[in-house]
Amino acid sequence: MVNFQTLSVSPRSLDRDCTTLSRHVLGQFNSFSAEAQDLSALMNRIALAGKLISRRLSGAGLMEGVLGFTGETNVQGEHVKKMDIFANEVFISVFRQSGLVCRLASEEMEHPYYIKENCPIGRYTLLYDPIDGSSNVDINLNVGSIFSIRQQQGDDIDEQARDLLQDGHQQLAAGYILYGPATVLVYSLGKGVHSFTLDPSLGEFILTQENITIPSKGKVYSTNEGNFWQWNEQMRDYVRYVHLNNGYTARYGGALVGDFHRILLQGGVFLYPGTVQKPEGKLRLLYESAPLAFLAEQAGGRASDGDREILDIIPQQLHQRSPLILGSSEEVKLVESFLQAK
Ligand code: AHM
Ligand code: MG
Repeated sequence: MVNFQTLSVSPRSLDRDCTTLSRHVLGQFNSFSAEAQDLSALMNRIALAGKLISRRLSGAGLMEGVLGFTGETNVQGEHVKKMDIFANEVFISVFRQSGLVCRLASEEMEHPYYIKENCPIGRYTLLYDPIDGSSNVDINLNVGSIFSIRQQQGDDIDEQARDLLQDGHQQLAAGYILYGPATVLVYSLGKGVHSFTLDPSLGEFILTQENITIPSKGKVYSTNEGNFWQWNEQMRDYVRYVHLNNGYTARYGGALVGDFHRILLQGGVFLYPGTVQKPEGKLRLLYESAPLAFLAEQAGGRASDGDREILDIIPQQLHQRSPLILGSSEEVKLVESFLQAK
């Protein structure tokens, strides 16, 4: 017989001590310095964007004009979904009149978007992928938003944003919002990785896991094996190895944020290597790979392109791609040992 008492929701510490995102950010600095207040305000705006996107996604099937393609292609030559455009504009609108961010750079825009009125005071740039994994949108599967915050350096008067072409260690903060059964925000300011869950009744992200660490090993490998014959022999050898060794299991959702979230919590490795046709892989360095690499390293994991640490790579252009091997430190090392074999 079912014991309903044991099924009832336990009060947990959540009811006694609701740590909101902005309180947590301030707590990370242990001060009310200008930087602490800026980052708290920045994270609050990102959280607001996440709430607006989450609300739109949860009602998507019930509204006209939310799902499907726009008929346009973006700077990457990919077909654009209506949700991509909506989410891109949500990020712009929450940062307008914020005084916080001078530039926004995203997967959906060829050039950064300047909020001129913010520029004299807002010395930050937000880099983001508004909807990552957008092929999942129309079938009601998980998607995410990825973000990275950098300090603007120099005057950038010719709007070239050359100062963004720096390594991933320059990120002040990075994270993602996962739109799954619950909406979860994971972030790091370079002081550990922390996870918050959106409480829809409060409209607040509430701290649910602090100082997350990636297990150093994990049984999950997450990659699109449809590309098997597009990979080089070393990558194929790695996949043959996991096929032959008991204990590995494949999990691939076609949406990086969800695939990485599993690995962050349970260990394993995510791989999007280069292919014969696209040796640079698919994922974009500045607003996909580098933010997740920042989180992985903060959680004790690793991120590599096979030869170099992702965070060490200095991009040549804003929308540069890079192969990505991401997750548990031992598993990333194992993949590298295959990729670097002669
Ligand atoms: P997107 O930002 O245009 O959605 O592309 C990125 C997505 C990632 O979320 C995911 O890991 C990958 O593309 C899946 O690509 P594929 O369909 O080639 O496996
Ligand atoms: Mg993406």
